[in-house]
Amino acid sequence: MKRKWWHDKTAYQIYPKSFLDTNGDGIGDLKGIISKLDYLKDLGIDIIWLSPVYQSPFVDQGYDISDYYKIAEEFGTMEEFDELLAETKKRGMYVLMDLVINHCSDKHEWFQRALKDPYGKYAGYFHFVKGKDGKEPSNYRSYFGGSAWEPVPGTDLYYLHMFAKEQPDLNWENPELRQEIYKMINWWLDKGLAGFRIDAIINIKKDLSFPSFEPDGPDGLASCVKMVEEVQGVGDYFEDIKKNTFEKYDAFTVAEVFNMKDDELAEFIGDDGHFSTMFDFSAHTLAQGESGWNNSRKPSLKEWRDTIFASQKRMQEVGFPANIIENHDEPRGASRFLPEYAQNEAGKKMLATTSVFLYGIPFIYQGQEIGMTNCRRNDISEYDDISTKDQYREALAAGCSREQALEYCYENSRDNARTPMQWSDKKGAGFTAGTPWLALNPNYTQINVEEQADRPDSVLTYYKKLLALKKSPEYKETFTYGRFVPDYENKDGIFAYHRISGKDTAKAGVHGTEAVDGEKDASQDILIAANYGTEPCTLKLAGRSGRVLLSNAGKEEKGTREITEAGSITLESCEAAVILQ
Ligand code: TEU
Ligand code: CA
Repeated sequence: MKRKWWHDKTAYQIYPKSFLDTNGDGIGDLKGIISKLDYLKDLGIDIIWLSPVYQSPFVDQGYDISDYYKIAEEFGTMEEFDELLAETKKRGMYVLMDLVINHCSDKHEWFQRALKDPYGKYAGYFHFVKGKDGKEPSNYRSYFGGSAWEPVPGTDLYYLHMFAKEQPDLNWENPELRQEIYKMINWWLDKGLAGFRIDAIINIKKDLSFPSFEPDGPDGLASCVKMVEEVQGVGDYFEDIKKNTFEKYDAFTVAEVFNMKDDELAEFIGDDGHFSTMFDFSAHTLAQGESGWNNSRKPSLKEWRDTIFASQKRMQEVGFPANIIENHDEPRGASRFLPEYAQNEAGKKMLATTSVFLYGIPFIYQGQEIGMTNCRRNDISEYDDISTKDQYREALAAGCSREQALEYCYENSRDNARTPMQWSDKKGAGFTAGTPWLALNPNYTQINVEEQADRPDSVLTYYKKLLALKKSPEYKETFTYGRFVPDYENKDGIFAYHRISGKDTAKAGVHGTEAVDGEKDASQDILIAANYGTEPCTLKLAGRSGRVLLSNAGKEEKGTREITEAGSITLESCEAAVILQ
């Protein structure tokens, strides 16, 4: 694999609306982000991904862009954005913007012009398609529910929207549209961005015959995903984008990809792939319902671990994945992946340990570093998210009680991750002096940055230690390029793997195999082990000379967990350790 500048970095996702408000309007802003760059640097962050900050009506919280060249007024000005870039540069940090190019906002000038002239040039930027027998051209259900087709007023045409009706899909078949987008991407890269997180990109290729599919729900519709999965040739678009934009700047790109065809991984993220990397959503997909929240579930620890392991093994043969436990579309990782008894600081540190050292680049989502959690609401009106409202309706339609539907929201809503960042226990959580746009999670009085900043055994302090260890000169090579090798797979509740660098990485030091004398020196073997179970568990290590580099036990600098003289380590429930073998 070709080495890249970003391989050894740690990234952090900012959801600007909920990060920090500096003018009291209840909405996070660019000034707020600038003022926290030192906080992020201190945490160990190198790359910042900003969820969309472009001008937008915010129907889908900025993922509906009405002007790609403007900063949303709510967030600030282009001057402030430039200042943000300059300030990150000063600190040796990098900025990624969100690239939302499957669709734009219905308020975008292109779409407004298309509506005025439904057979003219700008209609060709979208999918304006004649209806069939006075009905929609096909039976697609949009991601946010209901038909993916909306009538174009005054015509027998419909326009396609895979997401909300206020997010019309762009027509990538149109070379003029593509040129407009490339020009825009290059305009931003010229400003000095390091690259982009690329939104919903798998959707850009359509089957222009728009075939209907077998209905998969009581609404008689079929998920528009079906079309995405059936259509061929999306890779040609990706290559075209790359050649005309990213490649010229050596930009870093992380793609949001669901529903990729199995054999396409190398084309996507291999050496010279379409993208630098893509998010590994395997664990998230596992927890999602087949057809919606009313059949989402909590996977068993074993299923969850095995899914991650399988994905790691596959990924490391091909490319370099981006690993997350949560983002702005997912519930909080601590609430979702930790068993009830582990939903505490020890458990959160354990989850952090097992995820940060996985093979790939970690993306930490704002608030994850202090262990923010899902947030319970009493009524659907307390939610803002368009997708949550849809899923709630669906659950009721499927016969769920109001209470049950709200429970699904508590477990799955995207708003769980979107509640404002908890900076302190003061009114407004240090997020705003005004009324927050989305109500705070009431637990900000206990879980907040201020309380954790100087506490030696806080989740925040632990994250700093983890990230510092990950990039420490002695171990960086292993944590970045070391092979991922699972271990103790038959021990109940244990989530353990090695990162092994050096020559004979296939054999060196793994539990149950003899380390080959002499070759051990050339390699480094670091075991990351965690006990997600309820009972203490003793692990016999491969060598006797292990050293604990970090553990979440106790308050001391490196933790208090020790390796016995006989070469074993006992992990209590919710304990994790990083061991140099
Ligand atoms: O998400 C794309 C995506 O596939 C979503 O359907 C995701 O599965 C959904 O959020 C789950 O409810 C991206 C963005 O991350 C998301 O915030 C946007 O709403 C969406 O694209 C449209 O731009
Ligand atoms: Ca503000």
